[in-house]
Amino acid sequence: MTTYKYLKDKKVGIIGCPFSGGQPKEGVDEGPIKMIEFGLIEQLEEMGWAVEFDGHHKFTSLKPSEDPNIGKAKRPRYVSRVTKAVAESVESHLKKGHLALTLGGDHSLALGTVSGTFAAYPDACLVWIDAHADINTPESTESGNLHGCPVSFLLDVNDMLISQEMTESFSWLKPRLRPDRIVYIGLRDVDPPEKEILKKYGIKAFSMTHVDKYGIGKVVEMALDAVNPDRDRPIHLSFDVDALDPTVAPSTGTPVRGGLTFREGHYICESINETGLLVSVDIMEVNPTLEDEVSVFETVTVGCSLVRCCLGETLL
Ligand SMILES: [Mn+2]
Repeated sequence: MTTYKYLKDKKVGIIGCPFSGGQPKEGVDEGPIKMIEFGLIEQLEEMGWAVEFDGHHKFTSLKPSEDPNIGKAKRPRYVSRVTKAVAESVESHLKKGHLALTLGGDHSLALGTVSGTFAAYPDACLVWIDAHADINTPESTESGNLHGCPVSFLLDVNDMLISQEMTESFSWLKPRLRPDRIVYIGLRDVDPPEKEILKKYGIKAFSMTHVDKYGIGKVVEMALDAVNPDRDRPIHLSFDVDALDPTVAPSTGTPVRGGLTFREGHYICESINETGLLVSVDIMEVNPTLEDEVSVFETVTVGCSLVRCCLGETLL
């Protein structure tokens, strides 16, 4: 049984985020709704967690009537308003001593979840599980989709190239993430400008090549050694289901072959739970509208089982 260093009691606040504005495909806003429909709350209660869930966020009221691109970036004001609300939800759960569980929705939501976590726990570290680095700047992004950009906004560095206009649109956001407090696992589709950013700031990243070479057990250990060497900092785990191989989680917006196996994905969650340091979890980019019924079922259920492993489910 895991003892949770930073939680007051075994209580989890679920933040349902039906939001798709950080990318072009409809349907990713259905992800959290389906995960709840599939019985996630009951599953966590059976595991002994008290669950606080006040229904999904209603973001459509936050949609601005006009939201022209800033540079290439699409829907910047909408993303900003939504992620501000998410940041406040996450922070309030954490300040009550609960674990915060955010269900997405597209990965631009991490602008909110990570901001909320670092507001409550400035000393936290971030473990980012993804096929992509999501560290494009609004200038370097080719697609203009902000779900590929959140990490560049969050980094606490003084020379990130983010325009004045964009900074003003996100005036609520304080970049608090030091480059030595984020680590990636699962990368395999990283844009050239993103590679430069990772190098420039010395950000630790374990690609699928590292997983092949060392095995997932060693990779998780090395990842935690990098951002949490004494195993005393709160951990935020941001898990994009596209880190998993498309055979495991097919119903997601930007699948990339050669990903984590079912067990590798779950192992990451199990071993982060074992640290007892987890305070905040995101499960992102579950899109139950892209594939056939079987693929959707597989993807939604894998989202739920990742959550359960994060919250302490074990095989024995
Ligand atoms: Mn992502």
